[in-house]
Amino acid sequence: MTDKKTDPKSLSEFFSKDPEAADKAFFGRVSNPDRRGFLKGAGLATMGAMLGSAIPFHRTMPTGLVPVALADEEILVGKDGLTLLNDRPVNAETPAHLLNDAITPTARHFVRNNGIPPEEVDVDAWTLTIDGLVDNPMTLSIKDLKEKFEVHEMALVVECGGNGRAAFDPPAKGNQWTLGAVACSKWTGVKLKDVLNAAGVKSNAIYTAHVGADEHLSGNPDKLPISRGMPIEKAMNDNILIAFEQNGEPIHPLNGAPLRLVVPGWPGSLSHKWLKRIYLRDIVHDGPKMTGKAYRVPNRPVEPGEKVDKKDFEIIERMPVKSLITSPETGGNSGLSMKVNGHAWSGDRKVKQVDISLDFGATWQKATLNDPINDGAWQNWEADVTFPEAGYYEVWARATDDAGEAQPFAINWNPKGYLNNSMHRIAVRVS
Ligand SMILES: Nc1nc2c(c(=O)[nH]1)N[C@H]1C(S)=C(S)[C@@H](COP(=O)(O)O)O[C@H]1N2
Ligand SMILES: [Mo]
Repeated sequence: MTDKKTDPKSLSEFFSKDPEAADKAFFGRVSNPDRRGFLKGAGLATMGAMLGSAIPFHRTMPTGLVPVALADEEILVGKDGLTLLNDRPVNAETPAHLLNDAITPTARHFVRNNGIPPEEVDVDAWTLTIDGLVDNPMTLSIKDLKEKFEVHEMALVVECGGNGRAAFDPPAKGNQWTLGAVACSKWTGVKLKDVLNAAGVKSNAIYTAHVGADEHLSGNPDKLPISRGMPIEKAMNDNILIAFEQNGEPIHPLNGAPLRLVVPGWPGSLSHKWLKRIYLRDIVHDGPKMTGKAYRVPNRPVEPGEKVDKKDFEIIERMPVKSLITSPETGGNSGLSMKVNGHAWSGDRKVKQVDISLDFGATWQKATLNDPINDGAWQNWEADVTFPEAGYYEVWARATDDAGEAQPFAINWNPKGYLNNSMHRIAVRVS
């Protein structure tokens, strides 16, 4: 007797009978039906071309099986060059050198999902409800938002609170983001403060609570994957949008289409995607990922690996000063002179200086730093550097903000792996 579960013949049968079910059982996900149809019709040569090489064992490859290399790509349709860290929920970051544009193209905007995005989104039927502690609870279509409020376009930084977690030692659980859980796309929408003012904020409201249309991983419709909120004073900031466009086009499905919050300067988790409801509360919001140790750090310095009591954690507010070197790509070659450039940002503050070091931090040279194109955008910087002779170098970048806070050499370790703003360094071989 052969075991059905391990017999390759039954695998082939499974795929030929019901490729959807087989795919789900095999990958834990269903492939995009259009893509599957295409792959089914595609000859081996076409599939080989898509994979960039032949498939030596194609004879034993079940018909209808989507190669995992293509499946990854398929999850990230409309994204370009992102590294997939997890496929359920989808989490993908952008390599630093692909973040070189002043405004991040949609295809390069990272993806951080806690649940499963809504599948069929009807833009015309989509509504946003504003309720809780407001005088006039409202339910608005996207058309209503566009007609009733002034529309603004702003470049805004979204950075995940856990960006840089991969460098933590001892390691912190969660997505192992390196550098690329940050982006600055142009968002078009209406100001949250305008909508809240129209709804009339009651005097006892102290906190927002955000609800989206994504599904909890368990499939339980009564559970939200995430619901965070912010103090009312922050919600009234002039640079927070309820956005319906990303870079002049409908928002990418993985970035929250058709409607999302964009809250620059604070953890990305406040920028609620697939936004359905904002309600105001008279307590600090206690939705999923607001309580416990989620998006919280110790309220005092701790040693790496130290156990910290729950009561010593506080909610993360602004994100710390940080910079990225986006050109050249790390590990490249250069002549004796080279142009270096990148971005710098600091939550709720302006960056006042970016410095570059070629000698492991012994001496620094000032980069040319631009103003943000609007409040909440990152700032672009560039520098011409000259190396004294051929050899191995590192270029380090250090941003300092207008409160005098500078990026540290070392990681500020905390149990959940948040807020790593240590300096970015790249390797250069000079010949
Ligand atoms: N509805 C919903 N909104 C969400 C999330 C989510 O899982 N569900 N993830 C949040 C987190 S943790 C981050 S960092 C940002 C990331 O935005 P992006 O995926 O567009 O890059 O979305 C936030 N908004
Ligand atoms: Mo995040």
